[in-house]
Amino acid sequence: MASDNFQAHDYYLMDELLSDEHKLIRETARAWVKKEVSPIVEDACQKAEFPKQWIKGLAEIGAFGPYIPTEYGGAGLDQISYGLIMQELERGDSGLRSTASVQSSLVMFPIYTYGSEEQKKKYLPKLASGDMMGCFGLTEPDHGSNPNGMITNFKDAGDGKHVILNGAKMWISNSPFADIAVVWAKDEAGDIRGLVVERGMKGFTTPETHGKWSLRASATGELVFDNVKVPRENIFPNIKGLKGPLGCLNSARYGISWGVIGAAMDCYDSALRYSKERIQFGKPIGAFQLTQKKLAEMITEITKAQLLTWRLGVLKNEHRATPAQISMAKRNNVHMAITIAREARQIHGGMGITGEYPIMRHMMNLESVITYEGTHDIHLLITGMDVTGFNAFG
Ligand code: TGC
Ligand code: FAD
Repeated sequence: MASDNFQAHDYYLMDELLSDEHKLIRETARAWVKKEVSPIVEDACQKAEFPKQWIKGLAEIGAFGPYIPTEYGGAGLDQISYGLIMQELERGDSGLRSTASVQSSLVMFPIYTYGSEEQKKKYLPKLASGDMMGCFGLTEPDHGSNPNGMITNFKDAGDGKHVILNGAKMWISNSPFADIAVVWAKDEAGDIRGLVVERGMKGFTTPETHGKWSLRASATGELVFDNVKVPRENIFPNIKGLKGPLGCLNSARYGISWGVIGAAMDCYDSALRYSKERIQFGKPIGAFQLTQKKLAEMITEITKAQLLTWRLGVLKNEHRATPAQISMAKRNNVHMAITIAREARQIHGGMGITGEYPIMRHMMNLESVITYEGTHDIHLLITGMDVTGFNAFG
């Protein structure tokens, strides 16, 4: 990207709903993205590489476990702070936000919520500081939207101290470099349990997935378990059943609903500036009604998403946000962002397909975001079930 001239847009004066601490946290994340991410993100995507130097910076701005208590190394912040950090990171790139989402909501959250005191002390401070990176294994080659059908399983090793884990997970963000994996697998009774698998355990491999046209600055891979001997003390003692991994998804989906507003704002901001600078037929293209329709609809949808997400953040701070409310926000906001990215691409004309502007990169990234953490249609069915009481899944 040539230069990062991003200016945030706040049409309904939403800043008045934020505390000074919220604004400081957001400005810190925004400044870090401008300085450390924007100058290299285009190159990283072209090369399909996750820049590892971002890890320390993410830890320093509090992006790993923002809402995890300080006694475990987290930042002890509220849910709106978490959302604002995700927004700023995804303004930079969805792959960057993915790395922070996974570390915070899918690795630190389950260890904090379901783990033993020993597990919390062993892993959380290192995950918060970025000295240890984690990934989350739920999806399998044959079980994506329906994780309850998973076949990855463990059985007693016969020594009373270990279990033997077999199976495979697919599409796992951060797996190629993660030090630990939070893995969901069935026990001998067929119940879903969570356990921490560490890199280096014999029979555990993490092959990288190549050839992605989306989320190229995020490393994606598999988790393969071939008779991996895992200590029983690595099993989460305080959770059993699908509600364990789904509980983590509530937190990650909430973060995504904020994050994609960042990507949408970046596309809108770039399109607005371009529409004032680009002259055709003797006028800036922003003077044509059809361009104004696109821009007016974009800022309207961004503003609606900001309001939806802010309210969801208040409910989440009060522990009143329901999974179905989170599904509505994830679905609405990702669709809003991808639609804006496509319209912004049109406004940029041919330039919109180049790396000179962030548009095409956001657009491609959002094709993953609209699928992971529950597809667009799965979230629609969650809302449908919530309002009718009828389950249309199976
Ligand atoms: P169902 O029978 O409805 O529920 C089973 C149990 O779970 C409870 N539950 C929840 N608990 C907490 N949070 C939620 N959101 C929950 N939803 C349901 C439910 O009450 C029940 O509890 P209990 O006590 O009765 O046992 O389950 P189902 O098998 O019918 O499936 C429901 C469905 C389809 C909604 C669910 O499986 C689903 O959400 N599927 C989508 C899968 C998904 O989102 N995968 C994401 C993988 S991780 C990922 O994509 C990371 S990307 C990271 C990045 O890079 O940013
Ligand atoms: P499928 O479930 O096969 O769905 C295919 C299509 O069928 C979709 O359109 C879906 O909406 C539709 N469909 C399915 N069931 C129904 C139904 N009942 N009614 C109507 N339509 C239906 N997973 C992890 O565990 N950890 C990760 O870190 C992770 N990171 C990811 C990173 C990337 C880049 C990607 C692309 C995925 C990642 N995932 C991860 C996996 C992701 O969560 C799954 O891809 C997603 O849940 C969908 O599963 P699937 O791809 O198997 O699609």
